[in-house]
Amino acid sequence: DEAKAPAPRVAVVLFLLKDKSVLLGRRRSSVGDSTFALPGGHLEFGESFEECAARELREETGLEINKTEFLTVTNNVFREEPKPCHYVTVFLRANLADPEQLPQNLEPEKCYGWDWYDWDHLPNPLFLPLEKMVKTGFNPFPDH
Ligand code: 8DG
Ligand code: MG
Ligand code: MG
Repeated sequence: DEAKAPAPRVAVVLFLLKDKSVLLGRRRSSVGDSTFALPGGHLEFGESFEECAARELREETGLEINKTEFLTVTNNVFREEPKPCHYVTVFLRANLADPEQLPQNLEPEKCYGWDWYDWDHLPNPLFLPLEKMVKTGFNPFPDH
């Protein structure tokens, strides 16, 4: 019922780049359960996209970033989920502030764990918004 549907929300997600790899976590969520997704979450009142990405990454993994840049935005409607929802998803990229720092699974109720995946060998299944981008040939690396 469209009349009772919640309003679209803004999400900010991050391609954290390390060599040829990106950081992905397998979701524990009613939306996209068990799929591999980027770190990120909901934009809070007054935040910049860059602040939101840094905060969500810190909350979810403990990692710190630098050189954060805007990449693109996509429109994602999850009609068939138990709780239908609609996200305008802002994609940024960044590098690790300290390349030696390891991701921690700080929200284990929301994620099965974080790991680095080579861009040419991404895991399956990807979270649908990410899957759609990969299928169109999108590449988050600055030097591709
Ligand atoms: P928060 O309470 O910490 O703000 O939110 P969260 O628990 O971290 O939310 P999330 O599900 O991780 O992210 C919010 C929404 O962002 C998610 O339900 C759908 C949208 N989203 C995409 N693509 C991606 C993605 O690759 N990763 C994440 N984490 N969210 C994504 O459209
Ligand atoms: Mg979060
Ligand atoms: Mg999240």
